[in-house]
Amino acid sequence: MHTDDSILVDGFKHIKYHQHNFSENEMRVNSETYFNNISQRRSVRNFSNKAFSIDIIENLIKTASSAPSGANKQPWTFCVVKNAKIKKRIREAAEEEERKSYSERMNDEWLNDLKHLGTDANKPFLEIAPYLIVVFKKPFEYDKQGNKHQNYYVNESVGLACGFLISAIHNAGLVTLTHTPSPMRFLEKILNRPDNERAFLLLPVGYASEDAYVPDIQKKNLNEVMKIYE
Ligand code: IYR
Repeated sequence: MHTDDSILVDGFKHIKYHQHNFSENEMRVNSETYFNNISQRRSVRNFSNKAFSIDIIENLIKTASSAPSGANKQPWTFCVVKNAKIKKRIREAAEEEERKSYSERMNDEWLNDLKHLGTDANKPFLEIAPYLIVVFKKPFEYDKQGNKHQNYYVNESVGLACGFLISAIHNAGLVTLTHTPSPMRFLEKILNRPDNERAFLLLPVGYASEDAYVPDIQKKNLNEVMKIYE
């Protein structure tokens, strides 16, 4: 059984896609408006502890989880940490790894490349931000019988979902930064994740503190990043 708005392709139901009918000028305005909004996004490291309702976080994660993924497997889990004790454990473990990274693991060129950003091994935002979203990738899945099944383009898929998430956070009027303590295995242990999940990215989410500063950095010009083949 199918209605006028659906067809069968190899026995699978496909539903009619409804294209938005914007004029070229509306598309120009829409694309410019979106750029003007998203280009205001900054990675913010100074957070306020001001609380907000978790239903906003739920909307952000629904947005992230709407991203495209290999074979639509959606190979991700978003863990939301609100609990102060767990945030403290994450901060302590992250700072321990970061101290090793800054003092031993990162070479001189890397340390030099980071200097203008003003980062160091201290990560107070991991306790101050009202929520931490810890994103896990799932290289494979278990079914109900415990059999393993593969996922596809897992890093690309989870990276895309994180991009959606970061833009949704900004659009909501909140701030974040992409924190990647390395190695990140401690997050799997603290959050008690199953053995098919690997920590991918940690995003503190909240309001910027009133005295937040960000480095004065610029994005590349369009002609440096875009090449047109006519
Ligand atoms: N993960 C470390 C170091 C760091 C690395 C890069 I590449 C950055 O763009 C920023 C920081 C940290 O979070 O401090």
